[in-house]
Amino acid sequence: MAKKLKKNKKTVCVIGLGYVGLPLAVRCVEKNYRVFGLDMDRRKINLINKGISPIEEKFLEENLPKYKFLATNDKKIIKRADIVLICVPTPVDEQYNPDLRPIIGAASAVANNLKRGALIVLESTVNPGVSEEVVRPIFEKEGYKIGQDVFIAHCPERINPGDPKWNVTNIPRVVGSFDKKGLRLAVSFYKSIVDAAIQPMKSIREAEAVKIIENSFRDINIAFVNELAKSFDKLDIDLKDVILGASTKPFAFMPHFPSCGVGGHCIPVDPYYLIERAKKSGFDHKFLRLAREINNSMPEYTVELLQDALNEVKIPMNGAKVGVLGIAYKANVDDVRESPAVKIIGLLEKYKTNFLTFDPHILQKSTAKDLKEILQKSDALILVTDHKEFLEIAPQVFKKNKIKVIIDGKNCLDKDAIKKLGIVYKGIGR
Ligand code: SAJ
Repeated sequence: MAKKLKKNKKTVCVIGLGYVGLPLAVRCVEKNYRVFGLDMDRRKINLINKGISPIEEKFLEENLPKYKFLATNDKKIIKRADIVLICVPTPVDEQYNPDLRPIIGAASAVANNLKRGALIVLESTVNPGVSEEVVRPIFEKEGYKIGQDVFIAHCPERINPGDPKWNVTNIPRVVGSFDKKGLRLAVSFYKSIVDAAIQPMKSIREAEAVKIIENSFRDINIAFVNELAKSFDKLDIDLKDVILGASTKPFAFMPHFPSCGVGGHCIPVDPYYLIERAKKSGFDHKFLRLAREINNSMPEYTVELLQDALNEVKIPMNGAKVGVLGIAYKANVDDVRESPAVKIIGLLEKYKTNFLTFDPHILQKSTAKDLKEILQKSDALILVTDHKEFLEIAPQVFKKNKIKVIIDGKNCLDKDAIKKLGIVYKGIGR
């Protein structure tokens, strides 16, 4: 019986062992698949093969040591896979044009090492049309018949890094494919690893569109409150209180909060995928572009608030001792991608401030050795990331370190207590 079971054990190959691929691989091991992981990063491969997570993430740190698998950079491993999950990044370049090279590279590697009859699932976020216009031709060029020699599906990733509740085991998913059998295979695979609803979509293009609108929805709602922040700063209204007030409405309102900027590998990137693709079909997403413009303006707005606050305490920007608290794009993660900190630091350099940075989750990029040093050596602070370590700082500690200005980029500090201590406090819309 065991031999038979072993024979029937399906082999999964996960391409791209990052935030998305690594939890998937771990979960497939737990669900009794034979799993191989493929990545280009040797450091990552070595850590994973020792059962150590290369990513600071509770789910991985707890489960990787228990559900180990072989990680390699040898593409020939794909030949063994009945199911291939493509989880490579889909970044944008400086002009915000989608960069599909990682996907093209992964799909080509699969097409050159395909096990006939395999199911290929693209999890990376792409704009509607990429599976048909980019991925499918790569397999047809090798002479494969889609829906016969190979099955292709799209199941957009929904990983929320740092989320203590939602993870690969319990987040509902949507799946689309080019053909009925591909859809059936993909739905049954995801049903075998996810304890939540798996929603089949009518086409692969619909599945691609679901993820793009999920994240564009978030981006435009954040832009809405970021624009309100700029307006309410002039009306002396505390926007955070107003949003919390509006949140008492039990229906038809979903709170988003203003901040020093929108970072991460999803929200600030995904709308550009739709903007650029729609442009090719002759449609201009003015609203999505405007939302991106507003969110991209927040780091500059934050530094303008610093300038105003320093003027109030008669400290010139040039040479001002500024401490940047946080480099990561969101609380309690070690990811810098598209972080507003990068733009804010660039502006502090441009204005020749004398700045230090400190992020307890990214010590290798911090210029202060610890929180004590950055507080001692700064006259002004910009909080960029609401890490728990910063929320725990008692307002008196700022006073004791003779901090004169605090710009709260995440509206997460105790505004009233800080103001009472005679420190100039400016939040984003607060
Ligand atoms: N942000 C705001 N205001 C908000 C919410 C977020 O300024 O009200 C900023 C954050 O500070 C961060 C950026 O936006 O810089 C993105 O934050 P995020 O909470 O959306 O975190 P992400 O980038 O990890 O987004 C993920 C996404 N998940 C996937 O794409 C699979 C997103 O779809 C989720 O909605 C999001 O997590 C989530 O809900 O936390």
